[in-house]
Amino acid sequence: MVKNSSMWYFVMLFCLIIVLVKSISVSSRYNIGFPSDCGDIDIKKGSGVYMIYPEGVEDGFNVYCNMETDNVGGGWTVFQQRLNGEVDFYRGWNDYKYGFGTLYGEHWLGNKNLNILTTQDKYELLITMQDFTNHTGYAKYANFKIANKDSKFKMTISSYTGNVGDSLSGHNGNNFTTKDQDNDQNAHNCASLFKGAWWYTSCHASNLNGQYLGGEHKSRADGINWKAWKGHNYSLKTTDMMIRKKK
Ligand SMILES: [Ca+2]
Repeated sequence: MVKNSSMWYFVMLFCLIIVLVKSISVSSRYNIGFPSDCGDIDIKKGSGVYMIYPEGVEDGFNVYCNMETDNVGGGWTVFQQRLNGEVDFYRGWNDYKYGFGTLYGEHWLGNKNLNILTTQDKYELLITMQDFTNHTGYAKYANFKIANKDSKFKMTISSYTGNVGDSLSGHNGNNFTTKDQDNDQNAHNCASLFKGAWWYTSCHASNLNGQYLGGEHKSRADGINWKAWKGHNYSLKTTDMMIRKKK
């Protein structure tokens, strides 16, 4: 009997220690040492892929951090990159939900992670872009938030500044639509019509997940388009979409 109760004592003690260690490691991740996004990582480490632990994500996930101090100030968590057309962006709901591509190259981080990130704090959005004569431009939005899957990853966006014109504020309050899930306001599916996936209205002033068509194209509005800068018949060379906590 004595032997049994002391064994129980050790088992209980062991379980208690496990629970304590686990809760301490989880809570400390959110507070000390573990970055909640790229803004918590030392800019001097440079651009690259880093593990982040947003609030409520115990295991964390990898993201590409843009730490270019001279250009955009650093500390940006990248969630979309177009570079060369290597990755197919004409994909369905689950691919956009969970992300695809390679973090060092073309990719979409995933709407699920975008929701997690933009829910833990207030975020701003920066989009940089380049055409095939290597002119560059940017669009910045002081407020950017993506809702959860039950709200169809609805985008809330406002307060544009930049030098390429505003082709995204008009999409404020719209759901995400893919070729296999129509959440837009058009009688047809805008993602199917314009070969992308976006927060389409009925349908778009921007289509940065459109096809990589390499500059001027005859087809209508189905490339990587930013209408206010290049119109509906010019597909951009590169784009980067990234977020940072508001200061
Ligand atoms: Ca529709």
